[in-house]
Amino acid sequence: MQRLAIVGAQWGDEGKGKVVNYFSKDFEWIVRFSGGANAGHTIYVDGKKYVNHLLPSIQPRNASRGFLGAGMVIDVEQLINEFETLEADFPGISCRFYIDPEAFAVLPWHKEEDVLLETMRKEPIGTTGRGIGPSYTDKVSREGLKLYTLFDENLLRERLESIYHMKQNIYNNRLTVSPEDMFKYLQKLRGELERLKVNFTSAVDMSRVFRSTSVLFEGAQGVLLDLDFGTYPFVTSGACMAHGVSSVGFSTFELDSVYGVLKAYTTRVGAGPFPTEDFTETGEKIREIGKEYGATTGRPRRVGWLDLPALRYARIRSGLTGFVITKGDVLNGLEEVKVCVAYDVDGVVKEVPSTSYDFFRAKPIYETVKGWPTTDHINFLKYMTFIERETGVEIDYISYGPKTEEMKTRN
Ligand code: 2SA
Ligand code: MG
Repeated sequence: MQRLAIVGAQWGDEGKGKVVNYFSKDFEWIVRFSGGANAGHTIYVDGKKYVNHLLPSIQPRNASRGFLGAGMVIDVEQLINEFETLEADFPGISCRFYIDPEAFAVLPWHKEEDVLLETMRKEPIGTTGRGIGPSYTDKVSREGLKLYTLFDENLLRERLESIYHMKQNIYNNRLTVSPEDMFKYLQKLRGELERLKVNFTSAVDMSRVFRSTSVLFEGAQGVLLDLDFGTYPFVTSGACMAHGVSSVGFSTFELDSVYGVLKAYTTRVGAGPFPTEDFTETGEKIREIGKEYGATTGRPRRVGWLDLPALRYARIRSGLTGFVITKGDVLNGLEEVKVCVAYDVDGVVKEVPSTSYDFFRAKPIYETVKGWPTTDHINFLKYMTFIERETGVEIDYISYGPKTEEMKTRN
C-alpha cells in the first residue's frame, strides 16, 4: 500500500497512535495533517511509553520520517519539548521531522484565550486548553502567524505589530506582553529549532517526494469531533476526517485506503452528546481497565457502549474503507455487551443520523450480545462479524493490547 489514512471513527482516543505506529514500519513518511497539541498519541518503544501531541507517531527504531502539515496549529514550545524527550533516547531524531512553514503557530495568548473563553461559555465545550480553537479562529479571521514568519526578522516584527494592533483594538488594550517580548520569545524558539536541525519544507516542495514513496496520514481526534461534521458545537476546530489530507496537497482519491480506528466500546472526553454513555458501575469498570484518562489533560473519559448509528455516520462522512478494532480485550470477562443498533430521534427510528443534530436528540436502541473471555473467543469473532454486517465495512486488523506488536490481521 502506498497511501493510507488512519482516522478515529468515534470521538477520538480509539488508539490511533498505536495503530499508526504498527503500520509505520511499512511507510517512509508519517504525516500529521490537522489539529495540534490537543491530541495525545501514545506509542511504545522497547517497552517505554512516549506520548506525542504534535509529532507524527513515527517508529524511532525504523527509518521513517515525519511531516507536520499546513493544516496543523503548532505550539512551538511544546514541539521543542517533544523533540527533547525523543532526543534523550534517540539522539539526532529531530532531523527526521519536516514541518510545512505554512502551518500556523499557537501563541501563548491562544492558550490563555482558550481557558478564558471556556469560563465565558454558558455551556463549556471541555476543551484541552491547548489554544486550538483560538489559533484556528485567528487563522480564519486572518490574524494568525504562519511559521515561515519566524525565519524573517523584519516580517516577524511586521506581522506581530499588525496582530497586536488588531488585538489591542478588539480587547481594549488588555494585552500585557509587548510585541517586542513576543518577538524575543519567538526568536529564542527559532534558535532551538535550528539547534535541533528540524527541517522546514513545504508540501509543494515535498510533492514529488511524497508521490514517489509511501505515505501514512495520521488523523487526530475522531470523525465525531470534526469541525464540520462532528457534534457541533462540541467539536474541535480542526479536520478530523480523511479530507484533511488536502492540506498536504493530496486528494482523497489518491488514497489507497482510509482506515477508521474503532474502539470496541465508545469513549468521549469533554462535553457534548454521547447517546450510549453508561453511568453504571460497568462503565466505571471499563474506564479503569481501559485506562480511559485523557492522554493530554488526564481527565477521566466518559465511557459507553458501541454505537453503530454513529459508526455508519462516520463511515459515510469520512469514506472509510476498513476498520481497525482496538481494546476488545478491555471488555474480556463481561457477561453481556450492549450494542446500540439504531437511534430513536423524537419518535423516528433511524439507523444513521441524518445530521449532527440527531446526536443531540437520539435515544439509543440496544441489542445485547454475549460477552467473551478473551478476544480469541468465538463470541468476540461474532461481535466483529456483527459490526461488519451492520456497518458495511470490514474489520481488517485487530489490536489486542497497547504494545505496537499486539496487533493481527482479521483473517
Ligand atoms: P479542543 O482542545 O478545542 O480541541 O477541544 C474541543 C473538543 O475536542 C476534544 N478533544 C479530544 N477528545 C479526545 N482526545 C483528545 N486528545 C486527548 C487525549 C484529550 C485529553 O488523547 O486524551 O487528554 O483530554 C482530544 N483533543 C480534543 C475535547 O475534549 C473537546 O471536547
Ligand atoms: Mg487521544
